Amino acid sequence: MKKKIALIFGITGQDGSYLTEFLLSKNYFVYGVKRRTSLIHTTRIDHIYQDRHSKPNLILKYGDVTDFSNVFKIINDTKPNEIYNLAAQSNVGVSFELAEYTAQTDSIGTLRILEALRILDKKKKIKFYQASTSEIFGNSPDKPYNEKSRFAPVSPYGTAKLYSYWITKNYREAYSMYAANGILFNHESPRRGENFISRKTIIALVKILKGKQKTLYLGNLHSKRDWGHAKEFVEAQWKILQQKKADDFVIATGKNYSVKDLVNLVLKKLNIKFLWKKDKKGLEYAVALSNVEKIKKSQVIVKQDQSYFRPNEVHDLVGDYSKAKKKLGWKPNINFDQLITEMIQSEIKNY
Ligand code: NAP
Ligand code: F7E
Repeated sequence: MKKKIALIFGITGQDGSYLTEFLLSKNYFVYGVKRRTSLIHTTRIDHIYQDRHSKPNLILKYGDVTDFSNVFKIINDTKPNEIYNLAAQSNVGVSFELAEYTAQTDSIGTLRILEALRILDKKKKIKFYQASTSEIFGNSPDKPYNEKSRFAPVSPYGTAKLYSYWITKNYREAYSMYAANGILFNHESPRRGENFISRKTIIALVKILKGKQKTLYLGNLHSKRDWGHAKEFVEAQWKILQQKKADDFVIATGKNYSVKDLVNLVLKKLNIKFLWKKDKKGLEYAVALSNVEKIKKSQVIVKQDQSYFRPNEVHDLVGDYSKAKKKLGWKPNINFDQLITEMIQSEIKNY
């Protein structure tokens, strides 16, 4: 049987790497788009990348979703059955600094792929997946959020992603394209980018335990997130493209925790005894209550730092994945505790 061909924009990212593994296990031929960087950054997929001169089932192409002719040529050359658009400037905090670039990549990047598809795919055969996000709900009141909830993004990232959500739906309705959104809530893994809260906290606290760092500086400790495992969430991305009719789905765990819960859990799992206090400005900090490995009693191990607070914040995100459960047969199996344990074990092993 002829292999199905998938094209992944954003293959070098966290989800790109898990999705590639998953698609290869399903016997797909995968093309991935990587950006030109001054240092090679295919670390997340090196273990599955085969030399194109041996029997290849994974080929990487240079590309960037900010370049229409490149996007057009890649789709034309690879002739995929399925396209996964995971490419994005995906850091919400950074989007306040790089608002225009975030829009170019996270909004117009999607439009470029859809336009290329509209021009090239006359028979409407190619299926398109858009990596949408819970950030499009922002601080909307309709919790827990489902596919019918109102949108109220509060960052350049969330706003850019809302454009992509709508333009995907517009192209589906206007041109009968198979174009679907996965509205994914936060998902982490040992491959998570190092400046997202889960990975940042775990890396720093392991280093602090080993005496290689003194203090972990963080911003808002009271926002809540619905955290799942990336490995399970990419399976939902694939399932979304296996439906008869294109549709949009919320993918979440249905449970949420605060950033402080996350920090407390990591501290507990590393056997660090601690106490939270407040300074005169109201900034919170955690001190060690006893010596453990290289940590000294009374050492400030975690501290809030004004520079990590965002100009605006999404306070409380929790998703309702019942539509995905019913129609895709998808549900999360890895809970928050298991996710964090796996990430800690992996960090200690790396260390
Ligand atoms: P990630 O680790 O930051 O990966 C993003 C990928 O996009 C990387 O491969 C990156 O390449 C690539 N990229 C960035 N700008 C690009 C451009 N201009 N042209 C082509 N490629 C570009 O993100 P992730 O966690 O895997 O998330 C995957 C997608 O899901 C993203 O669109 C993200 O916004 C969305 N999402 C993520 C979550 C989550 O919690 N993880 C939740 C909801 C939605 P480099 O490696 O070169 O930087
Ligand atoms: O922040 C707070 C921060 O950057 C989580 C992306 O994958 O999920 C992710 O976006 C929370 C926020 O993820 C620090 O203010 C405190 O309230 O890990 P994060 P995010 O912003 O929720 C969504 C669904 C996406 O689509 C995005 O692509 O943690 N926080 N102190 C901090 N966050 C960071 N990064 N660093 C801190 O020092």
